[in-house]
Amino acid sequence: MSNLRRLQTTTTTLVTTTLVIITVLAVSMVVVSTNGMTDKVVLAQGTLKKFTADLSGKNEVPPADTKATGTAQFQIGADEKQIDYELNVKDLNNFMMAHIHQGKSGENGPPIVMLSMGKGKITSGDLQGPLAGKQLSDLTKLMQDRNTYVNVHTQQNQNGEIRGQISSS
Ligand SMILES: [Cu+2]
Repeated sequence: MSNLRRLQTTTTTLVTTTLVIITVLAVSMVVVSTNGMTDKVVLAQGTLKKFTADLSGKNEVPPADTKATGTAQFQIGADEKQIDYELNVKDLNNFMMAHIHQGKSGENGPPIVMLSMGKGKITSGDLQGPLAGKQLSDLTKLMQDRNTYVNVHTQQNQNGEIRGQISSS
């Protein structure tokens, strides 16, 4: 092989290698940005929007002996300025009041939002206790962390008759 021919072969190999590297880099960048977008869409649709709680006496700490049950549903507004909710109960007597409390499953914690029966809405002005003066996003963060529960108080079970941990749905 002549020196000129050798030089040409080396140059061709270098150009080919560079092109392969550029192509691999370009493909990786597309994959990375696609994954980033997918994560954001999942967060917006799955994690932030809706939360539910199934309420029963056995979830109370200690458990309450009752036939009453209930459900609570929460819909987070897109700008996190308002939460629409609906609280419904069955076989519940002598209703006193209902709250969202801060606390993990199996633990008792302070009330942070007063709830009413049926449909209602929560704004930052409704936050109380350790969340007083904070933003709704602080509440939804606690909800996402499974650190809130719905508690319904009655005359006969003043610490709470039915309770359910709030989780994303
Ligand atoms: Cu309460």
